[in-house]
This record gives sequence, structure tokens and C-alpha cells, in this order.
Amino acid sequence: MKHRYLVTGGAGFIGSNFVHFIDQTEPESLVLVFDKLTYAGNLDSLKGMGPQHQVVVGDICDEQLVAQALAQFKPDRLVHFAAESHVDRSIDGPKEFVKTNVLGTFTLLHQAKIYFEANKGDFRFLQVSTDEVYGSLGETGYFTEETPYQPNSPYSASKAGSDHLVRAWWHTYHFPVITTNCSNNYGPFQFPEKLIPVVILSALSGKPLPIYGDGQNIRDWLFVLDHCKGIHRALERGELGECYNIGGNNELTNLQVVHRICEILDLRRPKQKGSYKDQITFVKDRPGHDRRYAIDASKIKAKLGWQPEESFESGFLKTVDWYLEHEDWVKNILSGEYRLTRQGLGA
Ligand code: NAD
Ligand code: TDX
Repeated sequence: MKHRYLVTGGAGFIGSNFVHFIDQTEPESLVLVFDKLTYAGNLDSLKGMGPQHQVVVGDICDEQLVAQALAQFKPDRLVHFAAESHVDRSIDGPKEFVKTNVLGTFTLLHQAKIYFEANKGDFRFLQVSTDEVYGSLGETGYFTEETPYQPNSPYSASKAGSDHLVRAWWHTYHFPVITTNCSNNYGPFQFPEKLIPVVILSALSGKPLPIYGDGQNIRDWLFVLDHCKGIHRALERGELGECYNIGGNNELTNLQVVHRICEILDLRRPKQKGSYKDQITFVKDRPGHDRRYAIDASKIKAKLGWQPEESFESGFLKTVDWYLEHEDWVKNILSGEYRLTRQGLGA
């Protein structure tokens, strides 16, 4: 199988995992990463990818650059990861979220439609979305593809806006799109602002492990490689215009997640005295904090034959071990050095 993948946000957490996945499983395919290299973009995360792949440093809001990348690279797959992705940042500064997630997605759709109409062929645009667009669940029930959108944070509202644009491009123009809505990811290359890397790295450096509110908020955790495989499956076998929920069927409270990380670290890097759990600190809650997310992934299982391969236990061990084994990657982020790598690319 040979494809030409234009991957927006390919230097971020999930995007870089997707690029490595394609690099390793489709030696005939080519990737063009299109990434602005915001604080969340890290070229170190792409180290080791084959030299046949390329990186363009650019903003998805830059119409000319997007048009040029499409015209020159001629992708048949556009996988759209690029976004501002952190809920806490969206609360403090929502403007970038509206710009990148709404206006950026519009720009991509607009230019990709022009490109598609000029070239036709088996082109597909995959919108990588989130379960957060569905809002918050009570103690029971699951998000299905039919659940109405009820986003609660500036982040999820901006992702919902972008999903609606994608939907409209299908219904109005028959522009070939597929949307996936995934639950919380964890795994290698996740920026240490999200719960799991924050806890691993704070634990190791003897800092408090901050748990918002009462720690009883529930997320449905999925190992990032399983998400990448789900996206790939949707690209290959998904029906145009359809949405597919992707989830791990792994509901855990934040306190359970933090306890499990501490238990693994207690085994892998025992402290001289006590447990890493002693560092747990309850802090002020996130405003508007969604209580529970849980995905019903039966559609993608039944229609496309996808299901997660990693259990929470195995995925978690792999993740903690990855952070323990990649001290350089972590060190470059903590020192800010990773942001210097871009200078070689003229950004
Ligand atoms: P991330 O924040 O780690 O990476 C985002 C990437 O996008 C970075 O490389 C950044 O430089 C790039 N980017 C940001 N603004 C850009 C712009 N204007 N132009 C070009 N590039 C830009 O995010 P992630 O966690 O890898 O998430 C990727 C996608 O998956 C997002 O769309 C997110 O909404 C979605 N998603 C994430 C999760 C999760 O648990 N992390 C779950 C479901 C869906
Ligand atoms: O220090 C923390 N303490 C804490 O208790 C952090 C960073 C988070 N939390 C809580 C908030 C959430 O209930 O942990 C949970 C997970 O938080 P995040 O890692 O910030 O993820 P979340 O807000 O659930 O959103 C993530 O999953 C869906 C991604 O960031 C989104 O991009 C994705 O769409």
C-alpha cells in the first residue's frame, strides 16, 4: 500500500506517534508533517523517522502555505491533528484555540477542497476529534456517534466548531471527510502538561502530584498507538461522511490513575522512604471540570473491526517505562532546549 500522508500537527503527541506508525508499517508511503511547532510541537519526537519523510514548519491558518504544501506534496490522505489541545490553557487563553481549531480547520478544508476538485482521485481528509465535544456524562451511559454535541470548555467548543465545519464540507460539497472522536490518550511523547506525564515527572522530581477537586472525575483511557491504529483503520475502511468513536473501555477516576502510576514507580524507582503516593496533593478544581467521559466504540468495532490491543495495565507500564528510558527527551522539554531545534528549519 502506498499513500502520501499530509499530517498536520505531526510534531505533537498523537501526530508523532502516527508518523512513526506509518513509517514502521508502510515503508512505501510518504509523510509530510505540517506543523507550526508551538510549545506543544517537538521535532525530537520525530527523531528516527525515515529520511524520505519531510517537515514543513507552518501555520494551518496560513492559506498560501497550506495551498503550496498541498500542490507540491500531492497527498491522497490528509490527517488533521493540529490543534491547541490543552483544556487548562483554553480556560486561561481561549483566542488561540478559536484561531487554530476553528479558523485553521476552515483554512485547511477550504484549500483541500480546491486541491481535491483540481486533482480528484481517492483523497480523504480525516478530522481527529475528541469525546469532549459531547460534554459530560452522569454516573451511567456512554457517548455514541448520535450523542448531541454539548461542549463545555473553550477547547471542546472550538473542537466542536471544527467538527461542524468538517461535517458541512461533506454535506454541502461532498468533500471526502471522515471524523474520529477519541477518548483520553496516554503513551510516549505526551507533553508534560497533561495528567499522566505531569504525575510521572513530578513524582520523580519530588514535587507535589496535583489532583484537581476530589479526584473522582472519570476519563476513558486509551493507549496512543491504539488510537493511531483506529485512525488508520477509519482512513482505509471508513465510510465517507461518517463519524467513528474510538475509546479504550478503560474508565478510571483520576485518583485511580495517579495511584497506579505511583505503584509502578514504587516498583521501578523505589524512594528511599515511603511511597510516591505521599506526594499526592489535592488542589483547586478546574473551572467547569467535566465529570465523566466514556466512549461506546461499538460502531468502529462492528463496522471496521478495530479494537484496542493494549490494556490499561500493559499500556501504563509501557508509558511509565518510556518516560524513565527517555530522560533526554524529557530534559530538553524541561530546559526549553527542544524549542531551539526549530531554528535549523528556519521557523
Ligand atoms: P498536542 O498539543 O500534543 O499537539 C498539537 C500539535 O499541533 C503540535 O505539534 C503543535 O505544534 C501543532 N499545532 C498547533 N497549532 C498549530 C497551527 N496553527 N498550525 C499547525 N500546527 C499547529 O495535541 P495531541 O494531544 O497530540 O492532540 C492531537 C489531536 O488529537 C488534537 O486535534 C486533539 O484535539 C485530538 N485529541 C487528543 C486527545 C488526547 O488525549 N490528547 C484525545 C482525542 C483527540
Ligand atoms: O495536573 C492535573 N491534575 C488533574 O487532576 C491535570 C493536568 C489534570 N487533572 C485532571 C483533569 C482531568 O479530569 O486529570 C484529567 C485529565 O486531564 P488532562 O490530562 O488535562 O486531559 P483532559 O482535560 O481530560 O483532556 C484530554 O483528553 C481529551 C486532552 O488534553 C484533550 O486534548 C483530549 O481531547
